[in-house]
Amino acid sequence: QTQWTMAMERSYIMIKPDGVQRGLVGEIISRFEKRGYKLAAMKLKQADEDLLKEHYRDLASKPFFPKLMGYMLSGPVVCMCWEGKDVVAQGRKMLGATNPLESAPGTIRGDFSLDVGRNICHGSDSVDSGKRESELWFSPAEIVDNESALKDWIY
Ligand code: RTP
Repeated sequence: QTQWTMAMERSYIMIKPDGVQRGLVGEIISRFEKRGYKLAAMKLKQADEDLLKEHYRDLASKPFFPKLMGYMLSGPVVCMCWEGKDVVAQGRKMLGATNPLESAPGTIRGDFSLDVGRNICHGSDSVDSGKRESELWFSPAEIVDNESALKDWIY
């Protein structure tokens, strides 16, 4: 496996409505940029119910699901696809634990959130879901392949 193949890993990172409303978009993008990840796609979008049901299909039976849907529909989200080495696992670390009592200071949730129902951001939990979610939220034409941007400077 070449360095470049490893670097092609993708994670779908989404700034949830509270993160957008609180003006944390720049802060979150900045953390991924500075870490060395490459933005492959980004847009502001008002999600609809069908899209969110597909995105959260594994959570449909959870008691908090209706509350989660209301929260995610409450305003626009920023959809992003980030690329780079170990971006799925590293992205989850940068976001911090879902439960705010467990999200360490220094992480996005650990620095900016107090409540699991307003936890600012989403990050794919596996390489497979990184691909699935990127393809769910973006059309192929919206994802930019720009290999040279990563190759020379970070690795
Ligand atoms: P995410 O998908 O947003 O990155 O979160 P996650 O995998 O860490 O957590 P998951 O269990 O998949 O839950 C998805 C989102 O649902 C909301 N949630 N609310 N008890 C509650 O009220 C509750 N539990 C989870 C959170 O917004 C969580 O990020």
